[in-house]
This record gives sequence, structure tokens and C-alpha cells, in this order.
Amino acid sequence: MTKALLLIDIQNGFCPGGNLPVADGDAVVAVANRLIETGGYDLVIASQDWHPANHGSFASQHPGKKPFDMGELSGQPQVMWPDHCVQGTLDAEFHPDLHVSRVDYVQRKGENPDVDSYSAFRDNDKSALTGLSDWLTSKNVTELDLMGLATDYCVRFSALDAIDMLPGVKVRLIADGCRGIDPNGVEQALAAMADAGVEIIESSHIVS
Ligand code: VGL
Ligand code: ZN
Repeated sequence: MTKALLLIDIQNGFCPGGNLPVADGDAVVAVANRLIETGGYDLVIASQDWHPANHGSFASQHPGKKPFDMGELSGQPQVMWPDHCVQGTLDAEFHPDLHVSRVDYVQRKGENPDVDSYSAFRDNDKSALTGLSDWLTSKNVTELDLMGLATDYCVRFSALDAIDMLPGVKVRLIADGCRGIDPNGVEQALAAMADAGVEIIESSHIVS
């Protein structure tokens, strides 16, 4: 049995003060650190949203669009985001309090300007893989717990892909380790993940 913890996008950009702040986003850092230190995981993975400055998910790349408008990218409806998590900027760095020295593997994503990649496993058009599923398989991971930012986007897409792409692996979402962008989206995300077979738990179930 190999247990892995997947920390989704715990970056400055998604925390208060960042370019795409999630309300109370920095509250997940303490949960992550507690799990890293005392959760009994064999492996810790962190995903990192890592966009070029001209990324197609940015409203700034679409004349006439404002942040949070709807647009299109890679043939799919796409939320037009504020510029965020640009490669090499402070906004893209992990939250400074996150225990990154304990992270075994960092999975960057969102580098192709022509498609978004909410999931840590593959682009939104489901074509290019990031490599994370192969890495987890090569480590014989049998249980994957995930948490982070944002519940209704990258956490949701990552959890659903974990179910699809890692058959036989038990996938759990640590709900108190997540914060979301839109309250309705969070409700829908939790329902979609539960429907797909993700077990929804609290970190108190693992550590005290
Ligand atoms: C995310 C929107 C755009 C996320 C990333 O981490 O949930 N959301 N890029
Ligand atoms: Zn992004």
C-alpha cells in the first residue's frame, strides 16, 4: 500500500494578495502542513499552475474581454481569467509557509498557451498528459488524497481525472483543505466528485 498526498496549486496567486485570489485560500496551508508532517504519507506531490505570460486563458489575450467573462479556448467554453501564476513570478510560487522541502515531486501544468490545464493530470481538451499519472503508477500508488485550490476548478478536474486515469486507486478529497472560487461551483464540484467515486473526508479523519 502506497499512500500519496496531492496538493493542488497552493500558490500565492490563489491566496489573498494574489492575482486570482480564492477567499480564505491561505487557510489550506496549515491543513497541508499538518498532513505532510503527520499524515503518514509515503509521497507528497504538489501541482503548480505555470503559465506563459501570453496564456490563452487570460482575458488580457482576448481583445474586448474582461476577467471572469466567458470566452473560448481550444474549442471549448473558457472562463477568461486575470493574468495569474505567470512562470517565474512571485504569483506562481508556492505559498511561503507551505513545507515544500517535504514535497517529493512538483507537477507543473498550464504551460501550453493554446489550452488550459485545470487538472494536474492532463490539459482540458484531454489530449496532452502532464506525466503525473505515469509517475504515480511507477511509484505503485494505491491511495491518493488530494486537497488545495480551487475546489471548483483545479481540485475538481484533478480528482475526476484521478478516478478516470488511475483505475483501482482509492481517491479521497480532504474537504477542509480546499477553498473555492464560486460557492455554487463548490457545491456542484463536491457533488460531481462524490458521484464519480471520490470519498469526501475531513483532515481530522487522518490527523488530529
Ligand atoms: C485555477 C483557474 C485558473 C485553479 C487555475 O488552480 O483552480 N483556476 N487556473
Ligand atoms: Zn491557471
